[in-house]
Amino acid sequence: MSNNIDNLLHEERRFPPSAEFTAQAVGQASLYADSKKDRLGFWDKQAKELLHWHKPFTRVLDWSDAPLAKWFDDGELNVAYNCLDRHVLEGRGDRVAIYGEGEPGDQRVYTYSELTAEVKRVANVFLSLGVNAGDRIAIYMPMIPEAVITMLASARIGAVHTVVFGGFSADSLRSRIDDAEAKLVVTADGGWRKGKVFPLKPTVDAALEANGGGSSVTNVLVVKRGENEVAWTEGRDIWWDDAKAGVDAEHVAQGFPAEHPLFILYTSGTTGKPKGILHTTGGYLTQAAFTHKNIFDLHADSDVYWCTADVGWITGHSYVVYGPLANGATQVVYEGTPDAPHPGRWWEIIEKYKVSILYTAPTAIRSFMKLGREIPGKFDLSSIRVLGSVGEPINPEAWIWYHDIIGGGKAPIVDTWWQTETGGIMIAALPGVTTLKPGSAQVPIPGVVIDIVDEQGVPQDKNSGGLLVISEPWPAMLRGIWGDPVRFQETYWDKFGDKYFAGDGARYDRDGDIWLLGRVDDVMNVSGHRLSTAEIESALVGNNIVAEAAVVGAADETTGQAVVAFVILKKSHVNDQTPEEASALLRKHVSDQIGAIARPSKVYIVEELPKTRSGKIMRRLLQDVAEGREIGDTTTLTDTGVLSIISAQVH
Ligand code: 6R9
Repeated sequence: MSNNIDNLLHEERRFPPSAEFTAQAVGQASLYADSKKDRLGFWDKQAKELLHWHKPFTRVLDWSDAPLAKWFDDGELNVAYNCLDRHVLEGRGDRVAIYGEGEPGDQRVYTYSELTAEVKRVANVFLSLGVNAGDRIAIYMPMIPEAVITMLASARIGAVHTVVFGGFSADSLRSRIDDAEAKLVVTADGGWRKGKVFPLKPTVDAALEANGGGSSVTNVLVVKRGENEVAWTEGRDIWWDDAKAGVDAEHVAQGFPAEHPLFILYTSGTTGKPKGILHTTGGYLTQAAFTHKNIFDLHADSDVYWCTADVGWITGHSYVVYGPLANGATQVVYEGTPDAPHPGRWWEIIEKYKVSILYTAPTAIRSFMKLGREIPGKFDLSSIRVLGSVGEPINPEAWIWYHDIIGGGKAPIVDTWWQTETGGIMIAALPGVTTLKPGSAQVPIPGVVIDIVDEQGVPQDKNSGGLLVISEPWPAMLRGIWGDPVRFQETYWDKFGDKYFAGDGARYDRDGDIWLLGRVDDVMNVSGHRLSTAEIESALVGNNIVAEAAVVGAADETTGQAVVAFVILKKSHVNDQTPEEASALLRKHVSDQIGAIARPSKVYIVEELPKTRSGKIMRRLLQDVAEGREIGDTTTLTDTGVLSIISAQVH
């Protein structure tokens, strides 16, 4: 990516908003002026306008215990009430909340009234199982309406959910259950993916049987979806429908303090163990709602919104569940993959529901580009009026394709930079205000203060680059790493003191717009998902035949980066199989250990790894090899010959 930055900064195409768009836009330029005049006053106003408070707050921000922020902390609210009941009470009960589209084509529609009724029942189910405010619920589900219902029911009773992406392995699920000490797991028998049912409940069983069986989990609640055979542990496992039938339909939502925890979401860091990012309620919901409304120009009474993210990722939390529902939006929730049963599936869904706002990732756009414009060309996409992008930088070529082919040459694209840790969008255009530049995320949102600094923390100016930092606390910021305050301090705050270190490189162009340049640490970005080199290396080394492993993210046309591993086999196992067999076995091993998203695209069996004199593996050089580039500075290596040997093996 950084090699292309000079080209990128010469990107001259500009897309100013049309007069018609600006005239009807929700977010106007005054938002910037208001937030600059009085930043905290601005967030105070947003929190009051966008949310219902059971008990109004009088304090906006308490930063006295930095870096642990408290926002609106003497106020009380109920997140589920904000996403459900109030819409019904204010006369929006008949509006569709969710068009649930199953991969096989089955459809389930929930109005706000119906969704509220479902969530009330499930909240009562949780209470009947002894799950109370503050207890943790692990969620391991397909992208079906019940996943959203489960998250809201958890929020409603003040429990804390931790959603684990359905593609993660039993081991990954177990380590998250253990770390969060979850009392309950909510899952499904299976879900639909690529035309087949993939099992989920069996993975939950395997996770709970691991480590001798004992765990914090007392019950497993199972939605029937895949109709696949599942084993049953009497006393522990309960069918969702049976449980719902046995409880009261009414549940009155109580207010919880604004700093009450809402969820923990695990994300990859620079070391092997995933970090449990903790988010709370008042500030988080304020920023999720504010950004969803203004960045996507939401007109809740007429738009149909679709975010293609899975609830296993932060985008699914903030922009499938909390932002859209707090704003009373109508949205599509789609279970399956883009290509099942045919490669035009997404465009068919847009035509079917007249989707007007689409939020997706560059990796998806690039894979559609490869298939050609004829496929979307067969569908009526004229309902689209705003497009969003998230997860990694969107290259100008993909931007233009998205704009022309999906957006009919007129829909603005908002490229949104943010992280699991930031909770909500931090850098993005306002579609009615900003003149768009393909490839640049452009400007901090109103009320957020971002800088690009050098290694010493000195803020940079136009035409220069460095590290991205967030200079002032923001409402949706993480409230720590679950159970690990030291790691929280070290990862984000030790580098620059009072400024949050995001781990991304960035640059200002001559107008002062921000261009993201990718991670500066050992975190890869594969199809917009964060993976840690250390985590995959430790999975590889965990295999009996492996002596040493090094993992790098190599540039990939479609997925942004691809996982490439270099592995030294144990002498005692070198002759057990051919290198091809070892490579195939290890790719599968990583997939079994972590999940299919972490499966290396290539595993090279090598005899040595390039190391510095102090014994550190030089991943930068391996990346050069993997990307077929000329090898960079090797002067700190113990043995420079090793690289030519590796190169010869690879090419
Ligand atoms: C929301 C999400 C965060 C990392 C982040 C950065 C990359 C996300 C981006 C982007 C350039 C964008 N990233 N959005 N880079 N432009 N619009 O993706 O959260 O999974 O925690 O990943 O993704 O590197 O640091 P998360």
